[in-house]
Amino acid sequence: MAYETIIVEVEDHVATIKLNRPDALNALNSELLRELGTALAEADRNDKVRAIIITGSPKAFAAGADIKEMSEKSYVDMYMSDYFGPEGGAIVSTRKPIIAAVAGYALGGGCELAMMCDFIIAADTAKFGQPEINLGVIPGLGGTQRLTRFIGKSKAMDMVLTGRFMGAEEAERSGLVSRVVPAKSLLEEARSAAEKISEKSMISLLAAKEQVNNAYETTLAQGLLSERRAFHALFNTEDQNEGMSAFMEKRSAQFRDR
Ligand code: CO8
Repeated sequence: MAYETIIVEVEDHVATIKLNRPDALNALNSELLRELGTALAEADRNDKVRAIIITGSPKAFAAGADIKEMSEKSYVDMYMSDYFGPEGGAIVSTRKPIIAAVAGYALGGGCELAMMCDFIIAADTAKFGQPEINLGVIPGLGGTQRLTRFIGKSKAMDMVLTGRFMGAEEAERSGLVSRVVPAKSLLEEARSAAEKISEKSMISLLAAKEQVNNAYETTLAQGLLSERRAFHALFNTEDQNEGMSAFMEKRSAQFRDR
């Protein structure tokens, strides 16, 4: 499918979605988010794809929601269109693993998009921020909610109230990103993680993602029960048998998603 604002490449088992509005530092407009949702749904349906990477350019993952698109809108426009509500929902309903590979600016909606992915690999050039306060608004795609869960109240308040940016090192220290790598090897590192993921059983990948996400939605007791039941259920798969047999036979497992 041809897209205007993103570039999608599928190589081996990995779909890489590159945000592509270079003149606007990949600012997220309605078209880009719609295309991103379509590309993610397509990747979810494509049996060949086993992991997804979302990335931007060396200068910007995404510098936020498109301020030029939003600036003239009224409350009624925003409310009646549920601005970015369905688009955000489409991203988080993706079932396959998604890695955000972030270099340069990940601001406002850009930081929020990265947090909607399953984990973030950051280049040492990455700068995260929720600067909406400087525009007379607040984060609207999860910045007050997900960021607080990632880095805790004090740092989230600091970011959201001052609008300051956080470098890659601080982002890793604070738990926002899983690892920091040199900018020149960002895509290589993300691809290598995606390929490692691709070798696993898709059944256990989907179950693992569901259970980790469940940790944000439920009590500890319910989450532990849900995790244990999912663990039990995987004993009804051929891949569990293959994985454990391969361990005992000292060979690598050949999963078949059954
Ligand atoms: N929207 C639209 N255009 C943008 C954006 C943006 N967020 N960011 C940059 N651009 C454009 C600039 O206007 C400029 O275009 P032009 O050349 O036509 O003037 C081009 O990209 C290059 O930008 P700069 O010249 O500003 O580049 P610099 O290197 O000087 O500065 C910065 C880079 C620091 C990233 C700067 O561009 C900046 O501060 N950008 C805005 C950052 C920001 O405020 N982001 C938050 C936006 S609001 C938001 O994300 C809300 C999310 C929730 C929405 C969902 C609601 C439910």
